[in-house]
Amino acid sequence: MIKLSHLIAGAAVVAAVAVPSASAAMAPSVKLSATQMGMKVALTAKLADFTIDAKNVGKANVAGKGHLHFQVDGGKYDYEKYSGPNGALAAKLGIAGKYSPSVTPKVTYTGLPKGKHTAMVFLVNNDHSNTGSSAKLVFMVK
Ligand SMILES: [Cu+2]
Repeated sequence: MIKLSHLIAGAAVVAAVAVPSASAAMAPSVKLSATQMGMKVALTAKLADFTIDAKNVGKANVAGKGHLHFQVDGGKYDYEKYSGPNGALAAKLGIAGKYSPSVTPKVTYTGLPKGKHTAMVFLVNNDHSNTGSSAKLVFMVK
């Protein structure tokens, strides 16, 4: 009996290690950082297992490819006044005040009020739907 339970426990450990490592290699992920320079705050996304595909925005989805949606304070600052060309693109797409779309890993927000803000970045498919991977960052504007 003792020998049998040892074998089962050993098998369970092998399975638990093998399954998550195999799926983790495929799942895209992202980390977010913020850098303030005077009136500007640059949000930079560090991507893993995800490639920005600027040419295929709006086209058929491809696993591991797409673009980014940045958001500050739930969309409150996702207007051209704050997120510049990305906010202008948001207005063009009819989603101003929701998020700032981007085909680069960096979006600069200008003129955010002093104090605490919450930024999000979402990895999205070509059709703008969420991949399920995102990152959140609380930062202070001084
Ligand atoms: Cu989009």
